[in-house]
Amino acid sequence: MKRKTVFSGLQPTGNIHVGNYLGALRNWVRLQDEYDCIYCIVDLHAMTVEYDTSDFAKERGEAARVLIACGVDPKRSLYYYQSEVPHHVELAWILGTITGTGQLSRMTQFKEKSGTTGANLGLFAYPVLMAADILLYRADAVPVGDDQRQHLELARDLAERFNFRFGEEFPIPEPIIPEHGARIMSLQDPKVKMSKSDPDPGSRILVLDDPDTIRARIKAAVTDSGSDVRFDWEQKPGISNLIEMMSLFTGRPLESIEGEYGTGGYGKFKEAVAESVIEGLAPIRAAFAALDDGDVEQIVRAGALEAHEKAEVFQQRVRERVGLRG
Ligand code: AQP
Repeated sequence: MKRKTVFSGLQPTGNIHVGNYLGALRNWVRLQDEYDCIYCIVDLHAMTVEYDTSDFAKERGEAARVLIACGVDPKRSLYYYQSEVPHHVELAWILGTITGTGQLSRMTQFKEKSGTTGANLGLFAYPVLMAADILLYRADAVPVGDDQRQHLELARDLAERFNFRFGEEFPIPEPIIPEHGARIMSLQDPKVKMSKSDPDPGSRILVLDDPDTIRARIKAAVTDSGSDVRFDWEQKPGISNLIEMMSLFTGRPLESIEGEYGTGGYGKFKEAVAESVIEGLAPIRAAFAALDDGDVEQIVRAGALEAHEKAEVFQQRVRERVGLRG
């Protein structure tokens, strides 16, 4: 029986953080056993905000290496750079013709990011390109963090709209969003999500951070009033964020952590959180160090060739449906 297809992407910046890892990448790795997985470094998406052209290729390569270190296995998954397969952009254009500008202007991420970097057409159209990424390979499921829920909803709408207007072509993709870890919060402001583009490096832990940096970040993490260690997003968002991280890195239930550290004060608890994060990330740091940049480039280039072939077959059907081929 044909396995279902999973697609997901990650923007290449040097700042891949534990939110990306716990919210999305861990699921990417797990799903490789069950699905045909296609994972993409979405470099075209990363160009929608200001970036440094001289560092871009290096950062893209580093992101590719981090993902392999996290467990993306190129023997089991198709893995490549988005810009190497032009079909993403072609399909985005076609989907753009059935996308309402009203719906795009309601996208939370557009509103947030256009406030800081200024609105540009790329940022506005970002969710359409994301829909094209997913629909290009007829993905059945998309592992993402909670912040991508709204964009995925648009991809589902566009699949339905296309199927209705031009004939049944796309499956309606299902989100795969973990129950815990889907929204890891900033260490400096637990009301906003941990983010690559937050100007304050103290707001996040990177998957490649060394142990001393991790200890310092967690020690300085904003906590809540009181001193009890309790999982309660309303009253104690800072502490709940740390409990959740510790639970995900150790596999321990939330209650067991509350039980052990509940009344012992924040200091001892934070030390334990730091050690669990350090231990959880150690295999990734080791795997990253053992990888060679040249080998990684070869892997993604070979992936792009295979992805290109696959995309061409699928895209030909879209061209026929919309009347671009006889
Ligand atoms: N804080 C988070 N908690 C859980 N999951 C998260 N993701 C992002 N932030 C968190 C998930 O990570 C995957 C890759 O994200 P992306 O590269 O597409 O970037 P993003 O979603 O825009 O978020 P970032 O990484 O923080 O970047 P910026 O600063 O540009 O917003 C996605 O599946 C995402 O849901």
